[in-house]
Amino acid sequence: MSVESAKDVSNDQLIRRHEQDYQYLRSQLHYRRIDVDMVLDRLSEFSVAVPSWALGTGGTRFGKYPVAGQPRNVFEKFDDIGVIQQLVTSTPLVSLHIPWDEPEDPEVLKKHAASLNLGFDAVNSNTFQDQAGQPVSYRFGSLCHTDPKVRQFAIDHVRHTIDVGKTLDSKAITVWLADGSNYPGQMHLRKAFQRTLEALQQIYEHLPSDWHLFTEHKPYEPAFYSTVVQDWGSSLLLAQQIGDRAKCLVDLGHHLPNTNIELVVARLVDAGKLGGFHFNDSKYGDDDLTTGSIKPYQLFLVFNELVDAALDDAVDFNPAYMIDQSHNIKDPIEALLQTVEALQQSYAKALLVDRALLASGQENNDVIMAEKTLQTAYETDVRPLVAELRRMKGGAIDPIHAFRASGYRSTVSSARDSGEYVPPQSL
Ligand code: PSV
Ligand code: MN
Repeated sequence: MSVESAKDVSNDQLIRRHEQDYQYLRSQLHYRRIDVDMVLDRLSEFSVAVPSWALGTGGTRFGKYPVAGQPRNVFEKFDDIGVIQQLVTSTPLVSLHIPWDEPEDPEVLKKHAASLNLGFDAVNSNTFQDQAGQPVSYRFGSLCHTDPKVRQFAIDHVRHTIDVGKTLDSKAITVWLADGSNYPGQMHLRKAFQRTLEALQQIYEHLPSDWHLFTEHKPYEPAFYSTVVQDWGSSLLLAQQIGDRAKCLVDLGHHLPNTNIELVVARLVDAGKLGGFHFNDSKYGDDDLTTGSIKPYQLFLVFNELVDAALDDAVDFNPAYMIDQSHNIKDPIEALLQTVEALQQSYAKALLVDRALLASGQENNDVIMAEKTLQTAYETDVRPLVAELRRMKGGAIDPIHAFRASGYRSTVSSARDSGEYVPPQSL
């Protein structure tokens, strides 16, 4: 059955129960003086980009268990993202990794994307891997490298990524650097940062005037002693020195355990430098787990800051929302459906916060009242509200139910790869 028909069948099966749940929630929210239509309007504007690298099965250095029928090329990745967009209605854009998903002919890919009602978000450069036949190596870094030839090669690659993005109508580039060192003494910490800044300044000169450049920080991995852009402070220093259109990208998994990420968000908003997000979740490090699966309250608190900033007229605010996950065990399409539902729910809950009550609790140092205001919003079961949002926009009341009913995975399994276990060659 086509995904479209499966969605209709699934919605028909679920509609009565959904109507009851939604009307009950609506009356509860009405009682709390919440303008449900306003919440739905804002939710319907929410958009999060799907990364081109999340559709295949990820792996660890211990091996890979590919899902059957995973996409074999960028066109099939777009097909899968088209399915996601049909069901969840909040993912009209794709974030491409270059060269992993570099199209031979961008015009052909653009047409394919348009036929699926998809467009392009930030492009991502890759200076963390040597490509086959590459004349220089990133073994000891890319933009921070001691050898100017390696730096120039990396600069040229990032500029090329911008050029590819231009042909696709992207408006931003995300630069994540693996550069760092594994042992004390290996790298001159200040010089490496300076070289990185200078290289990014050269890249910025190549940036079209309507583009943004995002710098993405990460504390460790693959470098295990020092990373050049290891935290939001380093990222902010870079963005501030590079120029107005340089901003910081926050990947939720790129923080040491217990970091207060919502505070990082607030600081970057204040500095006018919050450029974008990579959503995922983690228990220990850069685990790339499904958004909201481990720390849903933290996700809500992040969205609370985002909504607070969006409602503040004094703040110039338009961050790009992207997913960055690697699905080792789950069916990637189902994991992404789950992810978008989690994001829609978190955003909806943040929109339910009684901002006047919260402000009064804060101004009067009424700790209990302020905290309870957030908890009341967080504890609201908004699933019927986001289901209604999807239904109204032509999507699925229950995306995973509809996806399974379509049999899409088994259809593509016969057309694409078999999904056999891939062992590591060495650890
Ligand atoms: C690095 O861990 C990262 O978060 C960067 O965003 C990369 O572009 C992405 O993952 C894919 O490797
Ligand atoms: Mn990331």
